[in-house]
Amino acid sequence: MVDDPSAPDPSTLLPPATPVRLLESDGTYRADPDWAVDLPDDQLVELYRTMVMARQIDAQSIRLQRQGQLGVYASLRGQEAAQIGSGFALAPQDWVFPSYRELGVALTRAMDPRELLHVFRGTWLGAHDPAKHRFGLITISIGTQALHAAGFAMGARLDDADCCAVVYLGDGATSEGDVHEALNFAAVFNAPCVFFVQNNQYAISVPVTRQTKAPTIAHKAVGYGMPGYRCDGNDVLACYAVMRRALEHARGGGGPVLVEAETYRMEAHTTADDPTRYRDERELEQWRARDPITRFDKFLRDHGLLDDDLAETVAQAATAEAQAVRAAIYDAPHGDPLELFDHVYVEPTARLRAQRAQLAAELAGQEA
Ligand SMILES: Cc1ncc(C[n+]2csc(CCOP(=O)(O)OP(=O)(O)O)c2C)c(N)n1
Repeated sequence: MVDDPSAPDPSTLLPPATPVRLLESDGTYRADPDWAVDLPDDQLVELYRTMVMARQIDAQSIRLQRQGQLGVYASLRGQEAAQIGSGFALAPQDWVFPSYRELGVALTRAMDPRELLHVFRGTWLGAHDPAKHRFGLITISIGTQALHAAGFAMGARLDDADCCAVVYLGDGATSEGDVHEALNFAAVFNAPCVFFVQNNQYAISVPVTRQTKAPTIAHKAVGYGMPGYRCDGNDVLACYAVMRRALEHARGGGGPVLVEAETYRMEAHTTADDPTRYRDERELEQWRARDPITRFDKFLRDHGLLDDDLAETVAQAATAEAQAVRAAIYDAPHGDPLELFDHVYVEPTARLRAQRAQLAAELAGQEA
C-alpha cells in the first residue's frame, strides 16, 4: 500500500490508560482540567431528575412485563449515567440510532416513554415518527443501527448539515460484521458519526472477554483510524464530558469517534433471561457500590444542589410519571395484526401481499 501522508499518527488515536472519571465511586468530585463540565446548576439537577425518572419507569416496565402486559422488556438499570450523560451532550439537531435498551437516551430527547413501551407490548409495531425527536426506531437485530447511523452521517456530510449521528451499541454488537462495516465506512468517508458503546460487560450470557482480544473496546478505534475515548459509564459527568468532546470532534470535521462507556447491566438481559446462570452475587455487589444515581446524588448534595426535600419532590414526580405510563399501557388494545405489512414498502411486493393474505385467512379461521 502507498504511504498516505494524511493517515493519522496511531499514537494520537489511543484511548487513555484509565477511563475518564470525574466522580469517584463515593461521589467525590475530582476536577480534571482536560474534561471540564460546562453545565449550569439547573441542568445538573435536570440530569439527576432524568436519571431518577428513567429508573422508575424502568422498574414499572419490568412489573408490567411480569403481569403479562408487555411481551418482553430490556432494562437499563445501572446504565442511567451512560445513557443520560451522553444524551445530554447532544445538540437538538443530532440524530440518535438506538438499540432496544435506550429508554434513558429517549428521555433526553423528550420522547414519550409510552411510545417505546408500546413496541414491547406489540401495540404500535414500533412505528413512532423518528423525525419528531430525531430518535430512530428501536432495533432488535444487533448492530444494524450502526449502518443506519454511518449512512445518515455520510448524508449529513454531503449536505453540509451541522448534524452528528450518534449510534448506541452494546459490547456484544462490536463483534458483528455490520458494526465493523459501519466503523470502517464512517472513518474512510470522514462521516460525523459517534459510536457510543455501552460496555455493560455481557452480551446476554457471553462476557466481554469473549467479544474482543483488544485491550479495551475503545482501542479498536485505532485500527479504523479514528480516536477511541473511554469513560466511567457510571459517572454521569464523565459520560457527558467525553460525549461533548466526541461530538465536537465529529462536528468540526474530524470524522467519527468511538466512545466506550464502562458500565454494568444490573438486571437480567431481558425479562426472558435468568442472569443467575452466568454471573454471581459478588460481582453484582461490587457494581451496586458504584450505582450511578447514588454517586451523583452525593455530588449534588456536596455542592448544595440537592437536599432531602428536593430528592423527595423528584422521586414523587418520577413515581407519578411511571404510574401514568402504566395507566396508558395497561390493557391498551392491540392493533390490527395485518398492519404489520403496511409500512414495509410504499408498494407491497407480491410476496408480502401473499403473506398478508395468508395471515388474513388464518385470523379469519381463528375467529370462525
Ligand atoms: C443479528 C442478531 N444476532 C443475534 C441476536 C440475539 N441477541 C439479542 S441481544 C444479544 C446480545 C447483545 O449484547 P450487547 O450488544 O452487548 O447489548 P446489550 O443487550 O448488552 O445491551 C443477542 C446476541 C440478535 N438480536 N440479532
